[in-house]
Amino acid sequence: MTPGASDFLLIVDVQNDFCPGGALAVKDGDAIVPLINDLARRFRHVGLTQDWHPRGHQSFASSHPGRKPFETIAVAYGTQTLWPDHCVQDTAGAAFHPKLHVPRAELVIRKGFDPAIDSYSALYENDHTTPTGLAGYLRERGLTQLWLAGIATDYCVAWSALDARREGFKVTIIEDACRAIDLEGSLDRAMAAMREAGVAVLRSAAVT
Ligand code: VGL
Ligand code: ZN
Repeated sequence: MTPGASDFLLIVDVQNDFCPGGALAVKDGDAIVPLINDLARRFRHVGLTQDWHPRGHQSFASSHPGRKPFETIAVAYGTQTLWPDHCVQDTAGAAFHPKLHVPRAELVIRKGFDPAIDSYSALYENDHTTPTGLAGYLRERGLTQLWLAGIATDYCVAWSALDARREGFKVTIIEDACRAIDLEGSLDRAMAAMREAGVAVLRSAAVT
């Protein structure tokens, strides 16, 4: 496929804390950076998301005495997985990977800034009610087809893909330009849910 005027590439959370050496390091998270740089040159419309938590965020295990990372707790909007402190606003861990080069990016969506609500999806916070504004941006600008790459396939990429399908967008994930956390089968579950929802899966070599 060749990206056109209604295609939008969204690069999800390619931040230091999700790359090797980071606070919530995803295996080979940095390996996708050259692929994404290359993809980003092929799309006319490109945006980025940035996980952007205040200190003491509810999703941090450190905010819940006696709890450890990767345990789950019940919160107002359902079950919350607890994470190591990561992507704290204005820290080096929250910065984009230094080799990420996306000069054309027209939009950066920051998410997870409400102290009491996590936000995996780029469209809605995890309460499934508070919008980030991305759906409105895409609609107003006639961007009907969303292409996703980044970290993590099974959390922020998958939740974004599913919300975008619910909002009526055509959605494709660029599989080799994503990396997963894969907690207890979460990657298989996310891939199945995306296929069920009509999310297409493509490899980056198919974008020309
Ligand atoms: C993410 C867990 C916590 C992600 C963000 O980018 O997939 N995962 N915060
Ligand atoms: Zn986060």
